[in-house]
Amino acid sequence: MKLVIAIVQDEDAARLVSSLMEEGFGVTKLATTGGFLRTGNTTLLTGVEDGKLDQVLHVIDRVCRSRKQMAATPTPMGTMAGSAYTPYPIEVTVGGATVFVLTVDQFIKV
Ligand code: 2BA
Repeated sequence: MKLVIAIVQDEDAARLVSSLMEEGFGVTKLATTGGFLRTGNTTLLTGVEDGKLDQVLHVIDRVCRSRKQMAATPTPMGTMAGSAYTPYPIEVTVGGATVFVLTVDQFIKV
């Protein structure tokens, strides 16, 4: 069994949950925050039999879009408050999805 951890944009989350559930997969949705943009995103957990992993990945690929977003450059570590460092805007491409696939040791429901 595998655990699929998919970090997706909020805009894609509802449709992805519906699509996965329509195809018979269980989903848990977590509200998360990206470390770089410091804005909300969504993390979905799906436990799946090995033989159905590709089907889950296919649904994620079909639903999730990449989008461009503006961000301020992060302040470098060690910059003192009141220093002359000025963040400037940069464009980043976010998504479609960041996906981790983990092998599950045990799956227990009591
Ligand atoms: P954030 O950390 O908010 O990153 C949003 C987007 O900003 C990233 O999109 C990437 O295009 C850009 N970005 C991130 N770090 C950067 C940096 N140091 N310099 C320049 N641009 C940078 P995605 O790669 O599609 O990532 C979307 C979200 O997935 C991330 O949101 C984060 O929540 C998660 N993520 C991505 N890679 C991860 C990893 N290796 N481990 C855990 N979470 C990850």
